[in-house]
Amino acid sequence: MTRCYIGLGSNQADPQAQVNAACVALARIPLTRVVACSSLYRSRPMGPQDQPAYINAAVALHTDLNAEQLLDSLQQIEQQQGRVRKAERWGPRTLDLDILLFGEEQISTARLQVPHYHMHARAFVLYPLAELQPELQMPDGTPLQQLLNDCPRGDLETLPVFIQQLDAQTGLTPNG
Ligand code: 5RU
Ligand code: CA
Ligand code: CA
Ligand code: CA
Repeated sequence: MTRCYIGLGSNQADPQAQVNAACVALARIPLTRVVACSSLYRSRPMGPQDQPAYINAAVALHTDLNAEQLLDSLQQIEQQQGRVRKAERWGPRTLDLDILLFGEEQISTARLQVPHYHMHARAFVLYPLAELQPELQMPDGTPLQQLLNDCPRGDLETLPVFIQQLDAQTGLTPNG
C-alpha cells in the first residue's frame, strides 16, 4: 500500500464540476482508496495567461497499484472527462491529474516525473497539499512548511465550502 498525492486542475467546461467529478472517479480506481480531498482553490493561470482562471485541488490516496498503473488510470479519467491533447503547451484543459508524490519514491522515466516538476514553487499545488498533510516532507527530506514559506499565495483563493456546494447543486457561482 502506498500513500500518494494527486494534483487536480481544470479551467474549461465548468471547472468546479470537473474537479468534483474527478474526485468521484479517483475513488473508483481499482485497488485504490481516497483518503482525503482538499478544498477547491481558484487562481489566475500561471504560464500562458490568455486562458480562463483555474480551479485546483489535491487528493490523498492509498493504492496497491504501482506508479505507472496509477498514471494509466489518471490518463483514462482525463480522457473520460473530455481532455484533448493540443499542440499548444500549457493551454486550457478540462482536467489535468498529476501524481505529485508516490510514497517516498523518486521516479524519472519518459512518462513520469515524481515528485512532480516544479511543484515546490507552485502555490496552487502546495497550499492544497498543506491542507491534507501540513507535516508532509518531500522524499528528499524538505518539509512542506519550508516550501510554503518560500512560495507566496499570490492570488490563490480558497473557495468557501458553501459556494462549492451551492455551485455543485445549482450550477451558479455567486462570487464569480
Ligand atoms: C508555467 C508556469 C507553466 C506555471 C505551468 C495550471 C505552470 C496553471 C494550474 C494555475 C498551468 C503549467 N495555473 N498553469 N493552475 N497549470 N493557476 O493548474 F503551472 S500550465
Ligand atoms: Ca495561448
Ligand atoms: Ca499540472
Ligand atoms: Ca499533467
